[in-house]
Amino acid sequence: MSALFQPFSLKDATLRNRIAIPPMCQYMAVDGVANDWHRVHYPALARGGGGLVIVEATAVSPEGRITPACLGLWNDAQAEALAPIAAAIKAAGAVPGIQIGHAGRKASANLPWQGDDHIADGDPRGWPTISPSAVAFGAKLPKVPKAMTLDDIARVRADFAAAARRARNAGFEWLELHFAHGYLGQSFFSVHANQRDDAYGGSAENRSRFLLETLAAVREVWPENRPLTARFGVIEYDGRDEETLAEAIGLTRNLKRGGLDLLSVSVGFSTPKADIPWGPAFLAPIAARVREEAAIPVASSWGIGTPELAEATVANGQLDLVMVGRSHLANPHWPMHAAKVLKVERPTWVLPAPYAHWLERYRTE
Ligand code: FNR
Ligand code: 531
Repeated sequence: MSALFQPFSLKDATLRNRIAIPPMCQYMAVDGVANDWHRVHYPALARGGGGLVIVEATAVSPEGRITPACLGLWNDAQAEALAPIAAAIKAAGAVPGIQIGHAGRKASANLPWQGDDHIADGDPRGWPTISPSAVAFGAKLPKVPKAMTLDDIARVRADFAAAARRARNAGFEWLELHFAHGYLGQSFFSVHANQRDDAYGGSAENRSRFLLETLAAVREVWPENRPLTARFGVIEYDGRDEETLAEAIGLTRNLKRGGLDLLSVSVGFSTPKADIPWGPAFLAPIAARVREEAAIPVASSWGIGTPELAEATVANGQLDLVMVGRSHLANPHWPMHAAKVLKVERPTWVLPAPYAHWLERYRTE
């Protein structure tokens, strides 16, 4: 019996299996509005059989975008363009999710295939960036951001709540706050980015404040019966990992107390000096520690690209959900491939009814 192809319920969401397609920026939007690219891309992923499809990092404000081509949820036109995508994901049998975030000091960047670096000052495509402190990320992202005032913090917190409300009204049933990968949420928690000396900086408690307050603001508008989750970097691979992990597990416990239903465990990416041990499922043991010590369901990704490895991370109790990213760019039907490799007897846990009827009865190969 496959562990990967067991359903998973969280609040009122029931996933047909443990495979999630994580958010993956497409960098194809104009003024933050979804278009034909997104209308094809996301339903195609959902038809492949995954349990959950999470729409890419969607900015809560214009300056919160990573690049000028990122999606946004700062106005109603953007929400209206996303509604049919949520509906199409659901029609294909997957739970429609979306990630909302603010890129902080990594914002105002060129597309990955156009340099993946900060847009040059003076270039009208770019904009000034903000962060907890006036400290640049470095490497290809050298712009020094403006240190946020308390008014900036209140405004961004309200932007997250407004974007969550728009996501709710657009029909999304799973929300992920982007608190990872060196963006604004991660930056408040990170000693590499946050050198404030007020209530938002210094101790782990103070560096957690923005994340906990933003979760609380979103919790007020996001329906109690729909999963409210976050993606968060619990480790930086910067030489102080045990300390970071202990602080991160403490924060996760507090996020859970604040209404978080699941944590998508990732890497902080707060410093270009990280020494990341890339490799198949390298983060799964770390995710298992968070799952155990914070007693919260976890999802994780990073190099989980084969059915056997995905099955193992769930069967051995490390992960509740496996996020399979790049493999889905190569094969949107990856779950069907995994079901075949793992000899799953009931493809209805992976196939929509119109496909299951014929593929269950009339084996084509
Ligand atoms: C990503 N990733 C990512 N993560 C996130 O939290 N929000 C996002 O919008 C994106 N965007 C994105 C774009 C592209 C092109 C890639 C390749 C990745 C990270 C992604 O969700 C996933 O965690 C990683 O790709 C690792 O998983 P895989 O790809 O090894 O299965
Ligand atoms: C991080 C990443 C690093 C190395 C390989 C794959 C992915 N992602 C983070 C993404 C943007 C693209 C790079 C976001 O979280 C928005």
